[in-house]
Amino acid sequence: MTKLKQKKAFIFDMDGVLVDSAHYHYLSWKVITDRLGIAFDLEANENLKGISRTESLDYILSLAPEVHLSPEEKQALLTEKNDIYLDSISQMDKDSLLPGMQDALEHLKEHNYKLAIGSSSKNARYIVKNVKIDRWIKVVSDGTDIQRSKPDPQVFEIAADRLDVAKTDCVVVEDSASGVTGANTAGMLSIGIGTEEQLGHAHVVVPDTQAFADYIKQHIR
Ligand code: B16
Ligand code: MG
Repeated sequence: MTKLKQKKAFIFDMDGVLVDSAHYHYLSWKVITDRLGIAFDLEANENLKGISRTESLDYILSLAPEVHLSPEEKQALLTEKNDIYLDSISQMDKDSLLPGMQDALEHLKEHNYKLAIGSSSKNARYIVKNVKIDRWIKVVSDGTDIQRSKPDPQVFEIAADRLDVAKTDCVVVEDSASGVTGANTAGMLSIGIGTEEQLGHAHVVVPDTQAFADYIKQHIR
């Protein structure tokens, strides 16, 4: 795709694109939902991808209108969920990068693309450091920078600003429907990693991270 070669920067979502933390988010929420007796499965978890922690809890509670919690109880659950999550990602290291992603990042750097993270997570910087991709990615726009989470384009717009690149010169790599919508709204080229069914609105869809790396190497030489 010639369009890809004309771009100047790549903005990577974190959870589910660079590392498999989307699954840890799910397992952490599952501890909470099981205790509250709320039916929550991988399909429901799809709706949490790309949205903030607080919005995730609101969504989960919307599945069980019979459960009523005070603001203090909700805050305690948010803290508990994050503690479980932090514990599960504390062991991450450079081997935790998803298949092909190290290759893809090196390839893009060799071809002089600017690289950034655009993640809704407030823990993104911690992961960047743990998996040692701060060698290649110096610019992070994450949950600590934004007022509106995906599908709002804000997180990607901040990344483009910090990279000093026009929005239309950016490619966004995402695994969530909300993230693809945000990228499209920002006027960026979106690459979805996942299924056509979930990410059919992306400009390009590849099934997994290895296929993404192969795609990049094939189209950028
Ligand atoms: P935290 P991403 C998002 O990260 C996750 O997809 C989403 O499931 C999570 O609720 C959100 O980060 C907030 O994460 O609780 O760590 O602040 O996919 O935008 O990188
Ligand atoms: Mg994600």
